[in-house]
Amino acid sequence: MGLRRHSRIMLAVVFLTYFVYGNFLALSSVVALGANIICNKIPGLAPRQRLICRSRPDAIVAIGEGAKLGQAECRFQFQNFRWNCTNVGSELSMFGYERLGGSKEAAFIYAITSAGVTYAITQACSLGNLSNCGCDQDKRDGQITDDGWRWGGCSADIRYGLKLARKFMDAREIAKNARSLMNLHNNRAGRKAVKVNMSTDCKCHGVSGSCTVKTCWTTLPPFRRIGDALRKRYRKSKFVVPYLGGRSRRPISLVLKRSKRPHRKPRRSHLIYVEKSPNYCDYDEATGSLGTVGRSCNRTSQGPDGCDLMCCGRGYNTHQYTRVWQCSCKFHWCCYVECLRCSERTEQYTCK
Ligand SMILES: *[C@@H]1O[C@H](CO)[C@@H](O)[C@H](O)[C@H]1NC(C)=O
Ligand SMILES: *[C@@H]1O[C@H](CO)[C@@H](O)[C@H](O)[C@H]1NC(C)=O
Ligand SMILES: *[C@@H]1O[C@H](CO)[C@@H](O)[C@H](O)[C@H]1NC(C)=O
Ligand SMILES: CC(=O)N[C@H]1CO[C@H](CO)[C@@H](O)[C@@H]1O
Repeated sequence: MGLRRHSRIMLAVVFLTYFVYGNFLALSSVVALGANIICNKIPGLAPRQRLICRSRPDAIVAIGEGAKLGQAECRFQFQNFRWNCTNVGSELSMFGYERLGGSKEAAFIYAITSAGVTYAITQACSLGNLSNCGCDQDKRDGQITDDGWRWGGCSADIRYGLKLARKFMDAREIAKNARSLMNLHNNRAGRKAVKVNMSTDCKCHGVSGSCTVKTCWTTLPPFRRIGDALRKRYRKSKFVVPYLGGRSRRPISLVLKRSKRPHRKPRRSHLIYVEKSPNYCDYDEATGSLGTVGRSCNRTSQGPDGCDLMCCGRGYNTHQYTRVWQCSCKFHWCCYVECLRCSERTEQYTCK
């Protein structure tokens, strides 16, 4: 008994490490060891998500990968901004961004995480890593399209990715309030961004490069393209207010705040938010703002990474250091490389 208990705890620790730090593991063997234990230990899952996890332990790996993919893209897209996608408590849970309130930033991170999960599930299907899906069966080998080419190879099954990502990500949103309507909308916008950015690759067959037969398959784009697309959407995200309806006067939908026509709904592809953003200058646990004390900034930049904006007018510290690197390397016959040592005095600036 004592030994079994010990190994269970070990397993949980291993899995927590996997989700939090992303260390590589041979997951299939871990999955086989017990979905229950694993699904109970993943931090930050909602009860309905735990149920899905237990019924689909193979998919939870792809889902975790997808959440990480989305969050890494978020950090890339916002690296030069006051809010850089790091939030209070975000290291503790797969969904640590929940404390962000109803801001634009929350809208972005929900959308990009949902896109990441859609993407990773679809990719795992194509790689044959999930038991319930594979290549898109409607685009099977040999089927001739209206344009005269035929499907071939493995077309990514985006519909499966969309379906499972929706089931899993939307399972958190059970509250019938403006925030959960907002999250559901942004989750969908994220999935949609993957769907509309899918591309078709083709290969020609025929004698000496002639294209008598062309086979094509759908593929996922690089995830960066989806990140860029959602960043644009973030900049144009729409402020919405709840539209109360029914006898209970509960929010039944969200409508654009600034619109000539009343009760106008936002487009499905738009990101929406229900609360104004804080300025992210100071630490505030309530809004998930870490503040910018200690952030490095660029003294000459006029952009958001410039010290004036980044440090919110508090000023900055200057650190001088010497940067050393190898330079003017020459290859000598045979066989060694000789380099000079170059150095440069540089300065780094961090917010007070
Ligand atoms: C997915 O499948 C590939 C090829 O079959 C394998 O190399 C890879 O380790 C699998 N990844 C996961 C996360 O199971
Ligand atoms: C993001 O901001 C936080 C807090 O301001 C800081 O601790 C962290 O190092 C920043 N991350 C990057 C990648 O700059
Ligand atoms: C700082 O900003 C300037 C002007 O935008 C840019 O040319 C320079 O490369 C930046 N420096 C660093 C270290 O990012
Ligand atoms: C190339 C391409 O299809 N880009 C699209 C990616 O998704 C966004 C919507 O989120 C579209 O606006 C882009 O046109």
